[in-house]
Amino acid sequence: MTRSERPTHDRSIARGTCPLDCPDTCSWEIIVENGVAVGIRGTADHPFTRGNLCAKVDRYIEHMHAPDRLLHPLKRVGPKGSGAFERISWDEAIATFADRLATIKEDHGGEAIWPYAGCGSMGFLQGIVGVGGRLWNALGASHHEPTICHHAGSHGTAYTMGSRHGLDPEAFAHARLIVIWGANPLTTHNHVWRFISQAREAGAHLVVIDPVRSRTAARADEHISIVPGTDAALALGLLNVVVTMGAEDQAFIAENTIGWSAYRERILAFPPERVAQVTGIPAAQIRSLGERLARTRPTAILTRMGIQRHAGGGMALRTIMTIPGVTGDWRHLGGGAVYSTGAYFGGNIKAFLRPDLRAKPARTLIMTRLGEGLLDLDDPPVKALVVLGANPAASNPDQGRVRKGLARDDLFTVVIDHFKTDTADFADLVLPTTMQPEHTDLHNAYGHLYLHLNEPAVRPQGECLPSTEIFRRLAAALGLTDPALFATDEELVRSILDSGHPSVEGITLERLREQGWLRLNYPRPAKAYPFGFPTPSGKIEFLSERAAADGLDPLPAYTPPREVTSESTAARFPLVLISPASHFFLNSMFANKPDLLRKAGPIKVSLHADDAAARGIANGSPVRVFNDRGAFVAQAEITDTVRRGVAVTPKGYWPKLVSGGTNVNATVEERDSDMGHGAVFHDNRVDVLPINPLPSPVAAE
Ligand SMILES: Nc1nc2c(c(=O)[nH]1)N[C@H]1C(S)=C(S)[C@@H](COP(=O)(O)OP(=O)(O)OC[C@H]3O[C@@H](n4cnc5c(=O)[nH]c(N)nc54)[C@H](O)[C@@H]3O)O[C@H]1N2
Ligand SMILES: Nc1nc2c(c(=O)[nH]1)N[C@H]1C(S)=C(S)[C@@H](COP(=O)(O)OP(=O)(O)OC[C@H]3O[C@@H](n4cnc5c(=O)[nH]c(N)nc54)[C@H](O)[C@@H]3O)O[C@H]1N2
Ligand SMILES: [Mo]
Repeated sequence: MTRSERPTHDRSIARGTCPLDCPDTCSWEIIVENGVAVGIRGTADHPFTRGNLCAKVDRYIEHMHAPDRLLHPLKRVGPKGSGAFERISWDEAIATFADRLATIKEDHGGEAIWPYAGCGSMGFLQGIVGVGGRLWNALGASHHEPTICHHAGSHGTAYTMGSRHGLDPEAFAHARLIVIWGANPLTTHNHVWRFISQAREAGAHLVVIDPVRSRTAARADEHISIVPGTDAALALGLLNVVVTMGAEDQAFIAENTIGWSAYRERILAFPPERVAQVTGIPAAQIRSLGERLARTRPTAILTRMGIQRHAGGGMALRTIMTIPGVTGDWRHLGGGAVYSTGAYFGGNIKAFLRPDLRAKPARTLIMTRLGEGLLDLDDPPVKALVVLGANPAASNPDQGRVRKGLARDDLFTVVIDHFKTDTADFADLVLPTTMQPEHTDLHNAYGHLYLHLNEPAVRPQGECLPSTEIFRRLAAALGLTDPALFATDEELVRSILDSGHPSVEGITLERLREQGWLRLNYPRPAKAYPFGFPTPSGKIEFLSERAAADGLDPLPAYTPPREVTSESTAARFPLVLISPASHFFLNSMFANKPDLLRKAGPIKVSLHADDAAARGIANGSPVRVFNDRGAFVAQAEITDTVRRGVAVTPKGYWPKLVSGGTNVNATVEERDSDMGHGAVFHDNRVDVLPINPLPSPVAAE
């Protein structure tokens, strides 16, 4: 029977939300026939999604029905890392889970439990914000600080602006000058492009600042190629040009900022010639962009997470965020800067997570210090690791140490996921959880101002359970009785919405159900910082006493990257390696999906022709990329899109699915950036050498 002949008893369309870690948080529609999801599309009337999904999520239905999806609980039967498992029942899985946690708590205290949640789902209920949160509080587990993505930049932004509100991305349509600074939206969050295109149609000029001529940079009016990690120096240099021209907005500064005279002195210490030496950008190009910035209102700056994976990443965002305060761009619709819009939503996180269930304070464990956490921590050592929505064996720095930690025989590890990842191979128990069209969740976005409800469109595959249900069953097996631990998904959603915050006034579960999404209570597009600047002074803080109290420079500054600028490291490892987003994966998600993996091809490392020639590397040839921490195998790509001295490779490959069994994170150091314990994925030096070099013509004779 062909598809068209098949009788369709029942066809319906269910609205839901893309749960992935991306600023765009799309509204989607799942087409369901006879109870089976058969299609997916972006919601046409959603003001940000506008009917389009990305190259990855377009295939989400295949992802749901993938033959390698986990459908039953598993227990490990081989050595850790071997991937040998046996199917067990949910009753056995939950009983083992509860037993081991209870014993560990009794022997070592609740802090020996590390609830390790990652960015697989950004949902409040099933994802990084709060999954299992109430139970972890009741058990007195260690706190988990999810530092892997945006923390350095978020802290930096907050010193200047008080929060991460930022410019409403829809307002980009009104800008006359747009600076995309260390972001690659055509790959990483393409829906903002529409608003940028509208501005360009009306004559706006688009500049992209990136060490790589990314997909986005290739489409700009101007690409400024910068030495990685030196963006704060460029920001100060651009402001130097503005101030030298007398183009700062003195009235705005007087009314809305503090610390200008001291900051002005700092800015004057960064003339374009000095900045050119630091950033590798010609002084004339710095001056020309500075003059354009001085002349053009409104100017909108789009910056994201790629820029802040350095020793000075927090300071870079803190400094860039001062620019619209100097130019007065915040006055104008379409003027300002955005890193994240996450703070517009004022949900009741306390009511949702219930920190009051905790009997006593507990330590905080840092997500990007997993190697250290598993191998070096004492008092108590980590005895239970519960990984949910994360794949640290692929995505964390210092892959070698992370794997060594995961391999500890005395560590009890549970992985709750959709697939048997590299991390799952080390687990004692692997628990299959539902995908987004199979469960309920609430989603705030970090790249627009809409709130989304996601409700199940279809029944779960196999024996998959929502993570919320796994934690309810676990609480029962642990003999706990507090009703808060057994709240239904609907009750959990209501607890978040019931905050009394003006952003959600009138936004109820019922209203969200009708449409799937609602705009938070702000005008469209929103004027940034509608409630004033939430800094201690209530103003934009050029001078931050809070930063000084935290041991940082009281003024925005340039904090150099560490390995990038280290001469001794450069002598041994001459290439700076950055590892931005792959067009076809979402972090490590989809990197096991055959069609997307085929499109992405093997791991590539892109090199400037001079750097390749100096090493005898031919285009397309296999190479080893290495430093003292580790190595991975890649295929060389010789290109003019990267700066001399910079190498680029995409993040996200599964170690076990690539030649050599490691990815870029085998070379990345486990060390904190300047603020918020951010990771330093791009503050990394390596060398690259051919594998099995072909005999030279002389040797061949
Ligand atoms: N297709 C796809 N989309 C994604 C993701 C994915 O893996 N794949 N990941 C998602 C996640 S988790 C996040 S956090 C966001 C990230 O979103 P983005 O920040 O837009 O993405 P990245 O690719 O990490 O970095 C953007 C650009 O920063 C450049 N860059 C690196 N170092 C520097 C620097 O020092 N200075 C400057 N000026 N530029 C620099 C990189 O070359 C890259 O082109 O994307 C999300 N969207
Ligand atoms: N070298 C390098 N490394 C990087 C980066 C970089 O730029 N360079 N970027 C970093 C960034 S920005 C990020 S955000 C991190 C991401 O790192 P992680 O937070 O570890 O995210 P992923 O590796 O994508 O793993 C997410 C897992 O969650 C699972 N998952 C998806 N949805 C759900 C769900 O609803 N429930 C459960 N239980 N599981 C689910 C997926 O199947 C997947 O296995 O990677 C970081 N790693
Ligand atoms: Mo991220």
